[in-house]
Amino acid sequence: MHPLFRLVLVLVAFPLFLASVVACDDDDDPVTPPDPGSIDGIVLDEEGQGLSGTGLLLTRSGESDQNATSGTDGTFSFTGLTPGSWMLAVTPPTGYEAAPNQSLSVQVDVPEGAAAEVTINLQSEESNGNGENGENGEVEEIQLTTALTFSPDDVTIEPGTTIRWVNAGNVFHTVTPDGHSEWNEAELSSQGDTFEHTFETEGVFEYYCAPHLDDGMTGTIRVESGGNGGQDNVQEEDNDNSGGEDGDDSEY
Ligand SMILES: [Cu+2]
Repeated sequence: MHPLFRLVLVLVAFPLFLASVVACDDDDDPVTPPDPGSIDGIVLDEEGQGLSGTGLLLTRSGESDQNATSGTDGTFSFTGLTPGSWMLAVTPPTGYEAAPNQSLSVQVDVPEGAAAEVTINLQSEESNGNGENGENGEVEEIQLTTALTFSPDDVTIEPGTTIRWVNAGNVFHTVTPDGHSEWNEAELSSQGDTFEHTFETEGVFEYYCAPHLDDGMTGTIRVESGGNGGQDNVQEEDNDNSGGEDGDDSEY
């Protein structure tokens, strides 16, 4: 190739090439939108179980607010979100509050084209104040004895009552649900250790101590409404038959 021709080629072609690169650049960047992200969340109570009815408000400046409520398994989700930083405001259901170290205003960084996972930890308000201020305020104690028994081992309570298991000696015991998940197994390893659970649902809840099951260390909690102390409705009966308005019409 003639050197002069080569020079002309370079002089003409290179600026063209540059121009096309710049044009290309100008075209591409603003056109590609970021892939939307999402949030997969769950609300847990103090026993690690999903908590429904929690209000969730998601906000970000320049975007419209989004609302959700945790479902029966405690989960919630937001989809189609612009990637970046969002604020999640949490409204606990009645009777619940934030667990220690849990803020009710949570910053969530939503990734591009993927889901941010969020866990919100709440606790029942009565679990906060030593259980003394529960719905009906009642706390019953069961001792885990060095004789390898629960004492008392058969207890009947009304819904809303808190049972407090107390380890009475330096023997390792557990409070293990037998065939139900009303609570998660608790380990009371030394004297003075306690475990509390508030029973809201009627039913019969059997449990045992795992290391001493063979020794017969078992117990039963019976939750029945109106069982004890329901003596309030004595005056309600009104056997006033004097009216005779019923018209006992006998037709022959
Ligand atoms: Cu035991």
